[in-house]
Amino acid sequence: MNDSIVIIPTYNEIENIESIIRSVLSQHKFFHVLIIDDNSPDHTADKVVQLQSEYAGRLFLEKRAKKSGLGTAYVHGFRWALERKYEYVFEMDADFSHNPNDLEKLYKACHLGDADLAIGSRYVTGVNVVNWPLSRVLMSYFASVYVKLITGMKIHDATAGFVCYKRNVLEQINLDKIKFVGYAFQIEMKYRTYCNKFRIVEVPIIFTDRTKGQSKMSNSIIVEAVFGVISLRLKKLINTL
Ligand SMILES: Nc1nc2c(ncn2[C@@H]2O[C@H](COP(=O)(O)OP(=O)(O)OP(=O)(O)O)[C@@H](O)[C@H]2O)c(=O)[nH]1
Ligand SMILES: [Mg+2]
Repeated sequence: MNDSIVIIPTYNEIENIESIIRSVLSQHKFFHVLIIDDNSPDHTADKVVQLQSEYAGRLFLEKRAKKSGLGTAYVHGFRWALERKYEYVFEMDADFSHNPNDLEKLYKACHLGDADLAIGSRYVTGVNVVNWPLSRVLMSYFASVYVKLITGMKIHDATAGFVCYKRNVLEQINLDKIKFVGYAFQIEMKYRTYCNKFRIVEVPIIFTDRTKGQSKMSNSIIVEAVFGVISLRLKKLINTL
């Protein structure tokens, strides 16, 4: 039985979808892939369906009716994975910012090492970000400093979206409570893992800006993160997290 599923949320990733799927499924370590597509107008999902005959039993697709944000896409994927027997559940973007060759490093940190959550981290060894404008690097870096300050979590890359969870970490989180959409979702998942006293390990990776397709970053995602972190901390303080 394969123990690992890589969840990839997609919205208009037609330029990346085939190559990202092929790249993950040709890794030395055997992975399954679950695409969560929000009815992308560019027909990303149709491409996935085409590839499913080639990768029968390894490539799965969940379609949602409309764009509903990355956070709820992952929650949908986590539930799907927990209904099956996967032991390791990965999050990864479709845009090659996360290098599929690094998946195995995350897997090893959990499977051979003692990590319950392995984070592909940009900021353990300096700043490992390629081709982002300085403003974006600074925002992302200081977002992590801000999260550390407010929550007390000793994590260098709190907004990272390239991670591997052990099954029991996800089982212990009440997924019904997860409501954030963007970066705040990534922070919330890490904070809940941390509050549940699981072991979090950061694995250094190099993050590269997307070269194909459009970013879905928006100001509302930033605002959600800024206030979201404070609300998480307050909820923890009054025991309602
Ligand atoms: N299903 C689903 N996927 C989404 C949604 N928003 C973003 N994604 C996917 O989530 C991943 C990350 O989104 P990106 O647009 O790359 O966001 P980002 O990485 O924060 O920003 P950039 O790197 O600047 O593009 C990609 O695979 C997107 O296609 C959404 O609302 N629904
Ligand atoms: Mg991206």
